[in-house]
Amino acid sequence: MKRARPGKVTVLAGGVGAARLLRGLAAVVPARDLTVVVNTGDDDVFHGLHVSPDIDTILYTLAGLSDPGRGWGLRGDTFHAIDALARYGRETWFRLGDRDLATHLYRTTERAAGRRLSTITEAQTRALGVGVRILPMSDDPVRTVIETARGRLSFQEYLVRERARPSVRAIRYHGVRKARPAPGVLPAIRNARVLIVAPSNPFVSIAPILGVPGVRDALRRAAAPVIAVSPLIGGRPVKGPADRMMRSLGMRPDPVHLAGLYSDLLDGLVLDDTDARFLPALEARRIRAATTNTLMKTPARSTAVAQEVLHLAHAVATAPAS
Ligand code: FO1
Repeated sequence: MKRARPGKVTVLAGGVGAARLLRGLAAVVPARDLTVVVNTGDDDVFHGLHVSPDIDTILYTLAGLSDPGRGWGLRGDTFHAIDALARYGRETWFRLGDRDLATHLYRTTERAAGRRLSTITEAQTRALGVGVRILPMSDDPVRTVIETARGRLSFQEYLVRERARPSVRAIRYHGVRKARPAPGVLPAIRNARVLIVAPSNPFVSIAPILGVPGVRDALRRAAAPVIAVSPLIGGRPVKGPADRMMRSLGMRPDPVHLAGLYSDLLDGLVLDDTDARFLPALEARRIRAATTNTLMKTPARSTAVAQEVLHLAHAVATAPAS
């Protein structure tokens, strides 16, 4: 079936879930029409190297280089260097792969030479043959910090070292109020025909992006429909602690509460078939909703979910005003 070109599509994205949706969007939207605004609140420095995990995950996935099992890092990578560091007594819970190191070495040395993260990311995107535009949300540092029952943890300490076990009391985004959107971010939101919130953790992937001054407002004012894909399937995310975070913060992990987090900007929500019982509650809140199998285990499922999102966006954009 031939589909009309949706025009420019801009996606707000975290890591693995977003990358799986983007793999599908890249199959149905010409690369020149696709822009991704990526969370950098997860960024951190390990062994002196600047790591941008969400940018890496999206870059590697769109380049066809990602490890399908883990979702992060490079397929077939080895971990000799990080294991060798352990012999010097260094902490090695954050596993930097041997080939992955090249990405972080390049980013770190370019930053030391005064280049911005957005410029570096553009060069890396081109070098890996990716045609999609990948924009960090900001060139200024923003760091997500998790206040837990066991004290204050950086995001990677909380997620990877502590395996998201400590209960979450609050989430802070250091630096976000002073951060400026990276060049191209606001125009990509204003000029989009479709705006998509990827199936990413609402608190640690999407909230930092929306927290960059000007971004949330640009989405609210955008002419394009804003469609989110729920990261929850039957109350649980495919990966990560979104459900536990929602509970810790007093919310039920369901699509209605998820939509509530975006209520000022959301027009439509794609949710999993398992959660179809929430459709009436969403429609009652004036959110157009559609269900499909959102578990994007294969490229074909990614494409199907991407098509469902574009279909819903088209339905929202062409619906008579009520
Ligand atoms: N996630 C893990 O669970 N364990 C790791 O050791 C790990 C290493 C890593 C190295 C580079 C990179 O770009 C990502 C990496 N991730 C790792 C993924 C990352 O921690 C998270 O998936 C994201 O921050 C969440 O969006």
